[in-house]
Amino acid sequence: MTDIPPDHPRYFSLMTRHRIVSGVEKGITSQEGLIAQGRGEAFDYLIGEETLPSAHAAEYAASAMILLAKRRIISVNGNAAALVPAELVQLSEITGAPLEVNLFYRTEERVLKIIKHLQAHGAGQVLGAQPDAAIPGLTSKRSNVCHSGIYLAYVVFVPMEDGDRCEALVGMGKQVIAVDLNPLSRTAQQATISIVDNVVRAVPNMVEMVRELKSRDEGYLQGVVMDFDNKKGLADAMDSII
Ligand code: PTJ
Repeated sequence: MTDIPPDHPRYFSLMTRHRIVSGVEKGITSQEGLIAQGRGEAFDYLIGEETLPSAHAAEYAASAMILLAKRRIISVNGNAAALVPAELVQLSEITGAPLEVNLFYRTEERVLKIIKHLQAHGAGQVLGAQPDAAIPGLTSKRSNVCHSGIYLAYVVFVPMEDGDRCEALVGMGKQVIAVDLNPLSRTAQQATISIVDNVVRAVPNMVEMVRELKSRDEGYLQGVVMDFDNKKGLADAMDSII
């Protein structure tokens, strides 16, 4: 895979695929994560493998929402950890939002490997190894969370998600920011802000946006969040796909 010539028209997509495969080999990503990536690739192909204007607006509003929140958290799964580890660490550093590993196919071994992987990319403390709270109404292993992290956060940023937890978090009264290439997924439909973009573009974009927004006052940030229309963003993404 690494022999792909850089001038190959789908170089970036193929290298992304390689990162997920490498994540599985390292024990960071689940095998099911390969299937999720394939599903994501299909939608990415349909939106033209670029950040749509509506996704750009969602990323901007999400960046403002994270900065405004008194308690915020970045939830990390095995796919996001393989695809954008350094960028997630950067986002955590510049927003002050801690990282918490939260897995659907949870094994203690994989949680620890992801924490070490994030730390190898510069993270300090990463939550998730010792969950001490549960998301009410959720029966999957995703319900295991840290009280000082996801459980108490007002804003949860989930670079990739399964719909059940998104719904449960919203049910707890939290604002959920989800990145999901499928605008029809339950996650995208349930989230407070749905970013229909690839995490490999969305997270670096947000790092840049947060850098810019950090110099703005609270009133400006509130305006950005209030002006954003999530339903319209999802409809725009669907229009682009069609
Ligand atoms: O590491 P774990 O155990 O927490 O497992 C993670 C996966 C992703 C395997 C698990 O949460 C899962 O099975 O998710 P789903 O239900 O397959 O949903 C994944 C969603 O992410 C789908 O709607 C995909 O379209 C979307 N997706 C896949 N790759 C990307 C993506 N969205 C943005 N960027 C991607 N690179």
